[in-house]
Amino acid sequence: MARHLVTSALPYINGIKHLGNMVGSMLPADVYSRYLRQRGHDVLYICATDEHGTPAELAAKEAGLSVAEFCAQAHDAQKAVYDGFELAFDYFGRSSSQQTREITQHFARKLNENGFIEERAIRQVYSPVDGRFLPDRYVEGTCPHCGYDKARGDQCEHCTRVLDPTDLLHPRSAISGSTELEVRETKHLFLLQSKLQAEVEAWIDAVSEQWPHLSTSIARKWLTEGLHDRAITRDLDWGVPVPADTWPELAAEGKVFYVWFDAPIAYIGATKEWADAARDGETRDWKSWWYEADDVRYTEFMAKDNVPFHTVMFPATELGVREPWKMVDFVKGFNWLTYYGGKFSTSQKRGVFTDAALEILPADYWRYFLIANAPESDDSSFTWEHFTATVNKDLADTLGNFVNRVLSFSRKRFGDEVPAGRAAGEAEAKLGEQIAHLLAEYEEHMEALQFRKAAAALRALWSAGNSYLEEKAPWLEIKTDADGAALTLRTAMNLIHLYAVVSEPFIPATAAAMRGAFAPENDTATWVTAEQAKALDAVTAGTAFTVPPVLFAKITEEDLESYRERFGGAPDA
Ligand code: B3M
Ligand code: ZN
Repeated sequence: MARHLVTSALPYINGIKHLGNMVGSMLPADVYSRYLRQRGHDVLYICATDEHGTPAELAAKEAGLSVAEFCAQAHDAQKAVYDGFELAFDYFGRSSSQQTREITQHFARKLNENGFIEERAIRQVYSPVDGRFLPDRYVEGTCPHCGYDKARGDQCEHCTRVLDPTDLLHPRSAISGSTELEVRETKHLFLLQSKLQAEVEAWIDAVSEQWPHLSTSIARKWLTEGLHDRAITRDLDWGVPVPADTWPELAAEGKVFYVWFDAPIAYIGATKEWADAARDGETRDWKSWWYEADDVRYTEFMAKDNVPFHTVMFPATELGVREPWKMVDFVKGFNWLTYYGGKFSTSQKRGVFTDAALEILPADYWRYFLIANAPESDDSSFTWEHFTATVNKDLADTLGNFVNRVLSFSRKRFGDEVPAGRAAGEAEAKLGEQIAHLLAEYEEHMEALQFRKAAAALRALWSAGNSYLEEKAPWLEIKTDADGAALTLRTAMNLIHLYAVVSEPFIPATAAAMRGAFAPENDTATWVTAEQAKALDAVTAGTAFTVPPVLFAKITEEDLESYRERFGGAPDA
C-alpha cells in the first residue's frame, strides 16, 4: 500500500472548459484516483484553478469585474461543473491562494540564494496603441519553426515549441491587433535554467523509463533544443508579487511572477489549502506529501502542450531550490481530442463545453465515452455519431439492458429476493474463469494508466455477462427447469454486483445505482479478488433487491439531430 499523490493540470480560470480539456487532464486523473482508492491506497488528488496571468485580467475586464471578483466567481462556476462530472478531488484550490503565494516566494528566494536567479534588463514588446507592455502570450505571429500563423509569444500551440515573442514572424498585438509594436527596456528576474540542464537531463534519464512516449519525446525534444534562461516576472497587477525583502526595487515597480512560475507550485499550495481546510480536530499533513516524501508516488495528468512545463521547467525549478521537494514520478500526457477532426473552438462555437454537456446528459455518459476514446497514443475525434453509437451499444445495450433485464425478469418470476436455484455448474465455472481473467486484464491496464485498454477490458466484462445470459437463456429455461433459471439469474445478479464495484472509477453514479439494487449484509467490499470473481457468489440467495430505473437511455435519431444542430456538426456540414 503506497501513498499516491495525483494532480491534473490546473484548468485556467478564464472560461468553462471543453470536453477536450476534460479528457486530457481531470477526468483520467479522477478515474485513476478512484481506482487507487478502491484498491486500498492512500490517495490525495489535488487540483485548482490557475488564476494568474493576462487572460484572467482581460476576461475580468470584459466581465466588468475586478480580477479578484472575477476569479472568485469563475472558480465557483468551474467547481460546479466538476462536481457535476463527479470529479472526486480531495481538494480543488486556487493558485491565487495565500498558501501558493508563500510557497512561490519561498521557491524564488531559494533559487536566488542558490545562484539560479538573475536580474536582467530586457527589451520588451510595448504596444503604444494598447498603452502597455505586452506579455508574451499577447504577442501573436507566425511560428518560425512550423509556420503556424496564430502562434503566441510564449508557445506555438501547433508544434508545442516554446517561443520568445521576438522569435515570431509578423508580430502583432493580440489585444488590439496593432502591428506598430515597439521594444522598450525594463528589468525582470531570470531563472537560469541553462545551469540546470544537466541535472534535469539526469533526472529524466532516471525517472522516465515507464512514461508514455508522448511525455518523454516532448521532454527530450525540449532538452535537445537546450534549456534557456527565462524571465519569470511580468508587469501585471495580478499575480504573486516579487518578495520585497529580496528584490525591493522590482517589488516597488509592482512586478509579479509569471503565471507558469507559480502554477505548478500551486499543486503544493493547494495541498496546503487542503490541510488548512481541515475541521473538527482532523489533522491533515500537507508537507508529508511534498517534502522528503520518498514513500509517495506522484502522478501528473495533462495535455501535450503542458508537458514541457511539467517535465522540464518545473523540475528545473524544484532542482534549483535545493530542498527535498517531491518530484513527479509519472507524467501521463494526452494528445488532442478533436471535434470532427478540427479544433474545438470557443470563438466559433464549435465543440462541446463541459457545462453544456451536462445539460443534455448525465456525467456517466460522458465519462465513459471520453475515457474509452481518450487521445492516448494519437489524437482522437469526437463526433456525435460516434458518441451516440457508443452510448447506445456499450452503455444502454451491453450494460444497462443487462441489468434491467436480469432484475426485472427475476422479480417477475421469483419475487424480490435473489433466487437460490441449484449449485453452480460448468457454465458458471467457465464464466467465472473468464471474468477473473478479464478483471486481471482490467487491473493491469489501470495500473499502467492505459485508459482505452482499461475501458475495453471493462466493456469485455460487461459483454461476458451478455454472452452467458444468451447462452443460458433463462426465459427458456424457466419453462422446463426453474432451478436452472434461478441459478442463471443469481449468477447474473452477482455479475451486476461485480460490475457495480469495478465500474465505479468510470461511471460512479451508475455504479452506485447498481450497487444499491442489492442490500446484502456487510457489503463493504471495495474491490473484487480473483477468487471472488471466479466464485460469483458474493450476493447470496435470499438477498433482497430492487429494480433500478433504466440506467442509460438510448440516444435517438432525433436527439442526435438536435445535438448536431445545437453544437455544430462536421466542419463543412
Ligand atoms: N493552466 C493549462 C492551460 O491553460 C494550464 C495548466 C497549468 S498546470 C500547472 O493551458
Ligand atoms: Zn510551431
